[in-house]
Amino acid sequence: MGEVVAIIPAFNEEERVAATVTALRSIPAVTRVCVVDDGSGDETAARAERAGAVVLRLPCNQGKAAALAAGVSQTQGDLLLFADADLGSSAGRLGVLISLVQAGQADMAIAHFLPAVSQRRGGGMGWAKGMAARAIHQLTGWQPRSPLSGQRALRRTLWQEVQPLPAGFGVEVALTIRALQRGFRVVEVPVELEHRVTGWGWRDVVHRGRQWWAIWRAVQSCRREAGRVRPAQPAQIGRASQADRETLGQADEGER
Ligand SMILES: Nc1nc2c(ncn2[C@@H]2O[C@H](COP(=O)(O)OP(=O)(O)OP(=O)(O)O)[C@@H](O)[C@H]2O)c(=O)[nH]1
Ligand SMILES: [Mg+2]
Repeated sequence: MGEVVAIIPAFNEEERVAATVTALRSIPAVTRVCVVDDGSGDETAARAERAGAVVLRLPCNQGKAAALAAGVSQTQGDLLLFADADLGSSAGRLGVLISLVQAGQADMAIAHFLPAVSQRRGGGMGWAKGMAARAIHQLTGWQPRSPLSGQRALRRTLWQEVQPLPAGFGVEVALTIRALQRGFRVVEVPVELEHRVTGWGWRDVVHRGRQWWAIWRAVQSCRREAGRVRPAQPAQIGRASQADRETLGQADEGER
């Protein structure tokens, strides 16, 4: 089997990044763990390195999408595992995603985030999640349960075919929509995970606002793209097919 590289976008994650790296390194299929430190002002990079990750340091904060893109472009391997930096030891449960893609059962396997028992309370109001789920369903017909999950195994070819992706926290929703629109097989698998639960302090509210805004922008860009490729209205189809019939007929003749 080829190389499987785990890519972790991280911003000020000194508390949890080492445990996440250690857990990912313990997954037998994972051959390399790359942490992309997105201009953190804390010990994230040093602690990730000490835990055995290859660390890519971005000179300033560029957002989650840019960090993932940098990680993908600076590593090799046909199979990518994206994982958030704050999963801690629960990141060790993500091997199932890799197995599904390696077995050819999916081109992208997403962890449906089952909160561990200790984390069943807390978190936000689900507005961003609801918006993302509705957009994915409307644009692809697929109903996700964890539309914003950052935990996914995917083929590098899939990643390349869905570019360019919107910036920041909108990256996952656009990745799912574009992958499905391009005919890739996407599955969700329940995985019990833990992460740092965002509270309701002012920093948390700002963080949520940034996430919501990025996701909204990503959804709008996917809607615009879908609008550009949406089939013409029935009346237009009628006119177009009438006008094009002879040309198409000639092309058919020519092909035969
Ligand atoms: N590259 C990059 N990554 C970030 C940034 N902010 C957060 N991240 C990382 O993105 C991942 C997810 O961020 P979280 O803050 O845990 O967000 P979340 O779990 O999706 O959402 P919440 O439940 O609201 O906390 C973590 O690995 C973070 O370190 C950023 O500005 N740039
Ligand atoms: Mg988190």
